Amino acid sequence: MVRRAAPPPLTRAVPAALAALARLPGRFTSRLHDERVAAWLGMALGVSFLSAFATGLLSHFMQHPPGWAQWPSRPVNLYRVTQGVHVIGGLATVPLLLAKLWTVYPKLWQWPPLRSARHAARRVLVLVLVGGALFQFVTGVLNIAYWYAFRFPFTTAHYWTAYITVGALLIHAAYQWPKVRRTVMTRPQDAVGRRAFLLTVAGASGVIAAVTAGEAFSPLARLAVLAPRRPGLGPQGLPVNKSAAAAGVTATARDPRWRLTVTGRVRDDLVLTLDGLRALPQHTARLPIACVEGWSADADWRGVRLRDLLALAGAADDDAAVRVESLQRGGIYRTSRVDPPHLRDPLTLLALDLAGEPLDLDHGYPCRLIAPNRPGVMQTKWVHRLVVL
Ligand SMILES: Nc1nc2c(c(=O)[nH]1)N[C@H]1C(S)=C(S)[C@@H](COP(=O)(O)O)O[C@H]1N2
Ligand SMILES: [Mo]
Repeated sequence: MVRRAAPPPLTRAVPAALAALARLPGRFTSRLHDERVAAWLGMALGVSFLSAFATGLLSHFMQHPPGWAQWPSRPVNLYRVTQGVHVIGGLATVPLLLAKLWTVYPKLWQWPPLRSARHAARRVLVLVLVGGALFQFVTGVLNIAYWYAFRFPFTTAHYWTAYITVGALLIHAAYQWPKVRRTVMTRPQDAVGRRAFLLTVAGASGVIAAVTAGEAFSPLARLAVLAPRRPGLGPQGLPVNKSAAAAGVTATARDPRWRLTVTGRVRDDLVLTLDGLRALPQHTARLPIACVEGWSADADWRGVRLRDLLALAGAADDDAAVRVESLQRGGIYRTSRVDPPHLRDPLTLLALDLAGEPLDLDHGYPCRLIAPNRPGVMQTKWVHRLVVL
């Protein structure tokens, strides 16, 4: 009869493993796992998280206006700047976050793991903060890389996790502030290594900013090797977010039976052919496409003012809003809403031309919306219907 050695009973194995873990902190010998490095990185992260939060909320509420507030249509480039700060600033924060986690991770092995209820609460808070921050960065980077590896709607998850993360951040910062203040106010005993480490981290952030900023700031476009979209690259010199093929509109957009209909709260429905649209007064506007994913590019548009079309259809009143509908059948970006400030703006066009020629199919042929200070997702392409609300 073969007898196997009995496994060590759990009563012995568990304490032995815990004791081994408890010895681990002795291995963290680098001087950089220290309070001073953690304090400086923490302050930089605090500023950067709050800036991402503010610009993120702005972008969210531009796309989902709360009802009691309407976004101004000027300055023309406002959204372009805030969203550039959000995405490019977010990318530049990655080295800070990694450095901070590396600096403080020995605390994971703190012994005993829980000293009191307060201590437990604090550790849970840090867990929420770290988990939330990693979630925002990982999904954010995957999203701008068009790699939808996750199964949940990115914008909803990104929006709600932002509140949780910033909530945890504020409590954490309030709790750590006295210590941070003490640490940065006292003169360091020896600065060797620490300064070099912090400069290296700052340098890494700077390099990331430099090789992505060109996606929004065209003088740096050639440097933007990390950016998924670059100004100047694409049909008519403009990047394309979703192509006509991907939107399933190649046939309907080229169909000679295409008509533009203006309907809803109007005197009479207005139905126009493409030639009819071209026969109306044409206006030009130099306006950017400013994608929520951070890239943006200026372009020269030409077409009919949205407000002229409404006037022609006899829209009921001055405070009307308009739903712009695309030929695209599905997807959340097939329609967008234009509120009065943008509707009244003379720069808001139903564009027919881009860079002096008819719109490329991928840029929204036969016509697309283009308005100032507005997220790219709301610049609806392949328009066929305007509904006055
Ligand atoms: N119908 C429709 N319009 C759309 C989209 C879309 O998916 N469907 N994408 C939007 C997004 S996310 C952006 S950034 C701009 C990009 O315009 P462009 O491809 O002409 O540069 O178009 C917008 N218009
Ligand atoms: Mo976009």
